[in-house]
Amino acid sequence: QTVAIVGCPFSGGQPRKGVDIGPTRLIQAGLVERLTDLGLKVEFDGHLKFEKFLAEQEIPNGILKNPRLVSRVCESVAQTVQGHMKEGRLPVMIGGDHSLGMGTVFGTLSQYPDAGVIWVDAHADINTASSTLSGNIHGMPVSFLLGLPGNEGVKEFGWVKPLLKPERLVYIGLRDVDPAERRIIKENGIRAFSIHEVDKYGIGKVMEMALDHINPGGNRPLHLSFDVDALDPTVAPSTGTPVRGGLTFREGHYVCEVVHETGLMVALDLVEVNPSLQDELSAEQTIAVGCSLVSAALGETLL
Ligand code: DIR
Ligand code: MN
Ligand code: MN
Ligand code: MN
Repeated sequence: QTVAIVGCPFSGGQPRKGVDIGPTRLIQAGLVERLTDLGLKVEFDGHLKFEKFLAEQEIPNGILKNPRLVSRVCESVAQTVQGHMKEGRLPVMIGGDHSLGMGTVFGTLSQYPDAGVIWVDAHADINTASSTLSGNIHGMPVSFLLGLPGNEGVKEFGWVKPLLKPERLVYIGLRDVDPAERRIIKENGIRAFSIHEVDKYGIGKVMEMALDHINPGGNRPLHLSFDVDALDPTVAPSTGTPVRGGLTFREGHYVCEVVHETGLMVALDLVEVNPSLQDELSAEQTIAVGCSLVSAALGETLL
């Protein structure tokens, strides 16, 4: 198995600087060596370069921040991801903010139309252009992938065809969901396991139910999109929008381990590591957890 690291130094989906150095720090922390030690072939020839998109003039569109920039970056990430898949490589996208998930999931579904998506996050990232209160596009990628009403006026994202079906998506770890997002989740019948369900059933049962929902036959490709803020802030403090009451260190790793065990994972995202937030010790802690989650998803075991 060949893994391709897709480093995405990008912060345009949200306002806090520093999340764009996440990928550099994850690599510096030895991610490539750690994956190589698992017996994987790891391809990494530098992070993606977004300078040409950053140099372009932004075209304002209502409340949305950097719509054109985010769109261009995600479009190029989608192509990169699908390109790796076509060559038989497993793309591991390290971000960067979670707007990038629009690109990676689009790339995955372009290659594997029946893939299931596991979105691990404190947030649902499903606001539309008409429901968003922040205008931050990292809170919106899922709505574009689903082709939800409310995004019609956003011509920049015209390339994002609605490849994702609501029944192929499952959330784990939610605990900060806007009222409009709750309505969207309900109306579309999207299966969501908040921290409440993790408390109630335990992460083992939650993963069983989650996989059963998106992958009843046990044969669909899986895309794991892991926002590090799904973890409790005591575990992953250096992230842009921390929310207390999150997944424990083990629960986060368990999710990754179970997805690996299916043997069906075709793409992985690890996003929202922002080393410039909190102190250096917190940054190092968050980076270490990020490396460790990726390794778990790629087969690192405890025994
Ligand atoms: C909020 C927060 N729902 C928004 N979302 C975040 O801005 O749309 N997503 N932080 O990662
Ligand atoms: Mn997110
Ligand atoms: Mn989040
Ligand atoms: Mn294995």
